[in-house]
Amino acid sequence: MSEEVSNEQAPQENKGGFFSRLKQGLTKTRESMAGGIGKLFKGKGEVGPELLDELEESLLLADVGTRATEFILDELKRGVRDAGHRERQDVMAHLKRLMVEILEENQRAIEFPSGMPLVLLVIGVNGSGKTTTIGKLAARWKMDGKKVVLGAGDTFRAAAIEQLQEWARRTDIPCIHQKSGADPSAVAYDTVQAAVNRKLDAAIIDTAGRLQTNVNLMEELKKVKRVIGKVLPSAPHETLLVLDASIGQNSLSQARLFHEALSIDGLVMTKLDGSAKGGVLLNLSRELGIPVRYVGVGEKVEDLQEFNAKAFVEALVGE
Ligand SMILES: Nc1nc2c(ncn2[C@@H]2O[C@H](COP(=O)(O)OP(=O)(O)OP(=O)(O)O)[C@@H](O)[C@H]2O)c(=O)[nH]1
Ligand SMILES: [Mg+2]
Repeated sequence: MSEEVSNEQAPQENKGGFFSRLKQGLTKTRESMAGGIGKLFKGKGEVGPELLDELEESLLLADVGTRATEFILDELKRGVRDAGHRERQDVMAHLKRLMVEILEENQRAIEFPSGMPLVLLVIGVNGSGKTTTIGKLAARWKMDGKKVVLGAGDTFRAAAIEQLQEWARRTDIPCIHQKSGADPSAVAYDTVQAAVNRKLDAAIIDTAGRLQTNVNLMEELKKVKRVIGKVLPSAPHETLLVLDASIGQNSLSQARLFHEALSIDGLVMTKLDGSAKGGVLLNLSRELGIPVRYVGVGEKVEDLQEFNAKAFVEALVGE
């Protein structure tokens, strides 16, 4: 039996906690959308072509992307024409449903395999938030009663190993490491082996940041994946790409190249709190078909949240 990490929390139930953090984290994106899509639809009256033009502009400004924006506008116009959704609040409700539909299209929860540890390989460009995400995730899983081991696969800098060790100390979980300069595949191998031997629930392996265009470094990651597969043929179960929200539209080409080289299973979007480009998640969902697993809306442990499409849209469009 596999155990699912629930993705089904309803936004309303969490007003005081995670939902308000999410909403706070999405403030910049919300405001960038022409002072808020919510504001655009405030009041009574029918929706005319000017309002739809303004909406289109707002969506593009928030990096929702041309295809997702076009889909949304076409559907809204159809709704106005065929279903008689002319009142502002009806169009607004329709808009939210469409956004949720786009975001939920590929949504699946991470599954813990039975009888073996879940192996998670975390990759992305420099500074995207990999190590921090691993620390937060490990802390969270530990709180959920899971036994986790970390692997310091960023052997590029000594400071990177120390950063992960610090998270491990704080969370009181083991961290497998070697000296800086060691082969990251060797660290990954040891980490998965340790997880298997100690019958743990999960192994999370950090890697050095790299550009998606650097062929040698992408080959290095392929080797890490192969070597992990030698310990556990089905692993890594999850190759997780961490993207920084502030790069907006560029995250699409970044994700495409990582996916082509390494077959990504899930995305994490960090730094939504510092960015006005949160709409890019809609773009990524529409274009890539890779589930968004977590979003980061700040630097605290509780600022890493399981992605929930309804909560996200509510926080993004909000009042
Ligand atoms: N505001 C905010 N900051 C974040 C978030 N996630 C990560 N950071 C910060 O981003 C910076 C880089 O995070 P790291 O986790 O070190 O990034 P990395 O991808 O491991 O970086 P390299 O190992 O150098 O490639 C740190 O200062 C983090 O605290 C987030 O969701 N919100
Ligand atoms: Mg790092």
